[in-house]
Amino acid sequence: MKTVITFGTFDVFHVGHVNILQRASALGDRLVVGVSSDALNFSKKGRNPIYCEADRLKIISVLSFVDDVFIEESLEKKLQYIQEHKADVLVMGDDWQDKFDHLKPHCGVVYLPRTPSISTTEIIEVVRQKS
Ligand code: C2G
Repeated sequence: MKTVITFGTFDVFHVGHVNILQRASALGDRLVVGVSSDALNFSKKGRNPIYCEADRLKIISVLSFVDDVFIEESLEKKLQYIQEHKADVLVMGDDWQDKFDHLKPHCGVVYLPRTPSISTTEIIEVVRQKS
């Protein structure tokens, strides 16, 4: 049983999120997703997500290719989460390229290419301009 773990905010859920989760799930038998808490998102991006962590967690949890979800409280706890969930492989989008290479002694680390031309930030901007 090969467990894959990945992390993200997944705010204003879009096809780029679907693509990375689907590709991550194809790399193993079981996919576990850490959904960044509202507080973690605020500390990284200086704003609250549009959807609160409970709703973002719920959206990810109902996807057919996701087996387990939890709230990620801190970027520094990656190793703890990997061990708790017995993950064999960590998958991240390539906007995080090289950032988690220090975890390679503990699990496989794979960076997948981002889906071009779509992001939560751009969606928020377009909606803002239209309103
Ligand atoms: N992603 C993607 N293509 C896009 C947009 C996002 O492949 N067009 C991927 C990102 O690379 C990331 C995942 O989708 O792996 C989630 O993206 P975000 O919600 O932006 O997550 P982020 O804020 O990068 O949080 O511990 C790490 C962080 O919690 C990741």
